[in-house]
Amino acid sequence: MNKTCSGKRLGKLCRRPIVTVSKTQFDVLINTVLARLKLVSTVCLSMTVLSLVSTQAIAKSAEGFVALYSEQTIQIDGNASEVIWQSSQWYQLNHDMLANYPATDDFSGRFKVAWDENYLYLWVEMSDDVLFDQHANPLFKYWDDDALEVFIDEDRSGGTHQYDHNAFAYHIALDHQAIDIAGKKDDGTPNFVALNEHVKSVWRRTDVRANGIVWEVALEIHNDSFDHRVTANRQASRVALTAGKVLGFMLAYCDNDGSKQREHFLGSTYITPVNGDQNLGYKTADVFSTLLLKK
Ligand SMILES: [Ca+2]
Ligand SMILES: [Ca+2]
Ligand SMILES: [Ca+2]
Ligand SMILES: [Ca+2]
Repeated sequence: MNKTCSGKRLGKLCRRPIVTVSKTQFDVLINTVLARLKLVSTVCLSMTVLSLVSTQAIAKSAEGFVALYSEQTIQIDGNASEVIWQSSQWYQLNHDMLANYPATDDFSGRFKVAWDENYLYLWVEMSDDVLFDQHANPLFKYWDDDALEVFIDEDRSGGTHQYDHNAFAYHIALDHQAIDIAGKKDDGTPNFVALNEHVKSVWRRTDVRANGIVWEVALEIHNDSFDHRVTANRQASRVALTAGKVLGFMLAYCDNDGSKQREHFLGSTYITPVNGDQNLGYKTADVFSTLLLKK
């Protein structure tokens, strides 16, 4: 095709006339090009950052819980009268760890979580048709009585905790005693201990749902240096809570309505079975969810 050549033709080639510009014109031209490149790179970078933030937000909401800060002192009285309980979101207790999913009015539950510098707080609303405490001894087979079980890994280290305080599994009984395992006795059997001073708890029956019960809890957070045998300063291992802190956390309910062993065990967190076993939370903090303290 014979294109028009405005310059000098060299065979098939067309050499366009050389345009000369002043230094000022050259600087304006370069600055314009650089400004456009900067705009394009800024837009690309912004899109990449937005994409990353959005991916992280989705990942966080899928794997973890969020506790909102309470400016107001929370009274542990079984009443959700505090402002924070109105603004916090519900989470479900719907993951079955014993492969025996109950009817809704036999057991079902949901909860909210909040915090201040001194405590982690729980507001739990459940259905349980029969409240059952078969063993008067608080340290004997407490997991086969009705109990609210709070799992806490203060530094989110993960790892085993069955016989130490790398993490805690507080079984809060109907009489409000909070039991966990603290090492082994000389004969090798688990040393069950009451850590009642870590927990304030009040529950009461309610008609807001079938067989309703609401439970309000304040929990001291202790790190892995806690030793139940030390009596001098029981608060030495206590951790003041701060915004942005992330803990390992799960919540569950042991439901028994009159059987020898507990009938249902539903929790906040899906646990991948190991040899068919999903009841792993009392042994390892690796299966806990995360809990972000947000202000
Ligand atoms: Ca209250
Ligand atoms: Ca029940
Ligand atoms: Ca830990
Ligand atoms: Ca029960």
